[in-house]
Amino acid sequence: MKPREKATTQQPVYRVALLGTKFMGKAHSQAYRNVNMYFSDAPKVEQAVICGRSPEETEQAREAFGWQEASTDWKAVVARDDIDIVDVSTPGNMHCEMVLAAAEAGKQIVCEKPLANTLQEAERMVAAVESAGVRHLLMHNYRRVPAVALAKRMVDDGRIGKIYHFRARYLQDWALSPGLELVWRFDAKLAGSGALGDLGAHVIDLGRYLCGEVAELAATSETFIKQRPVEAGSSEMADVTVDDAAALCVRFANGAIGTIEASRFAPGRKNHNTFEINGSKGSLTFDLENLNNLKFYSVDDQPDTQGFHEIIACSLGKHPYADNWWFDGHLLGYEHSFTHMIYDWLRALAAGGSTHPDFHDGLRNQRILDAAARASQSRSWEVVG
Ligand code: SOE
Repeated sequence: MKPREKATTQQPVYRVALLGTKFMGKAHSQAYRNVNMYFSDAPKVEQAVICGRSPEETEQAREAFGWQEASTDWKAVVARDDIDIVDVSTPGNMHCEMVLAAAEAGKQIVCEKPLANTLQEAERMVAAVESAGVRHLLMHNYRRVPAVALAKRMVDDGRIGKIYHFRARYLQDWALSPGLELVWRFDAKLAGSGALGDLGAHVIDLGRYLCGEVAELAATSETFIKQRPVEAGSSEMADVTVDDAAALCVRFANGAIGTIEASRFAPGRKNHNTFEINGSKGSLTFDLENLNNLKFYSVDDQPDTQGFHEIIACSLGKHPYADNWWFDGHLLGYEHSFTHMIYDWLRALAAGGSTHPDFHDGLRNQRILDAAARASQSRSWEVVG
């Protein structure tokens, strides 16, 4: 579908409908809100409608996040002719239905990760966007942290050489308390899986982005707290139906090997999304809790000063996305990665193309999640389909 064109300037204007008002709804909103302020070459975007379930909360979100309209009827909004982009920022159990409806209505689609709760849903979603001929973006935002984008550039430029290892962990600690109620993330019907799909999916995406396709894997997972109060303070308990933690041992198609860990039970680890890559020419390490920095070790450095060097990845003219923000070293945050995703996506749309990660990446990711779930049941190596 063609975006609206302003009669005066003939610039495309993309009108967005956002489905979801919570944490991810807010993160995506700020990207739409800021992209034209900081990226002067980005096509124009309008925050048309935000959709949620509760009229009060949706209206509050509309006002706070800068949307023109609020609605509790996402189906009617998705069908509207004045909407170009549908952004699905709901829990995973709604992704498939919403994406199918948006594809049917001919919208360009943004979806929060993981793409779906099951492999079958992911396959249906890819088939739907392909047959509708619409563009699709999957919000694996960490690819667009400048230090991570720099790591990708260095890998592609051959500066790390042949990759031997990808060693990654995504750890949080918010689920530690047994008194924490059964929020949707502990319910397989709503979330699909636990730490594996929530956190592991990000690290798997980074592994694919930086090192290539995963061919086979072994995995284990555990649910440490098996029952939780149905509501805060309640003595009534219900089963946790997802994993609290998962650990994968992976073989990449290019011969590299890796380990991937995801946990919500790592005291002190708040948002510890970290990787190390070792190759024939050097190593790279990144930690989201220090997200502007990338550490680089080169085998070619002079022996007396050789060691890991810390690069502050926000220098103008040198680092991805830096020119659009502040002066050298003025540091960026978590939210900027979403803005960068939307910037690349809008530019790709206006050029008639698309950008990665897209739903095909999401489907490949889902195949790895599926193989990990199978491997942790079978306790044997599984080939990624
Ligand atoms: C919660 O664990 C969460 O918000 C994830 O769902 C996000 O994808 C991650 O980026 C931060 O943590």
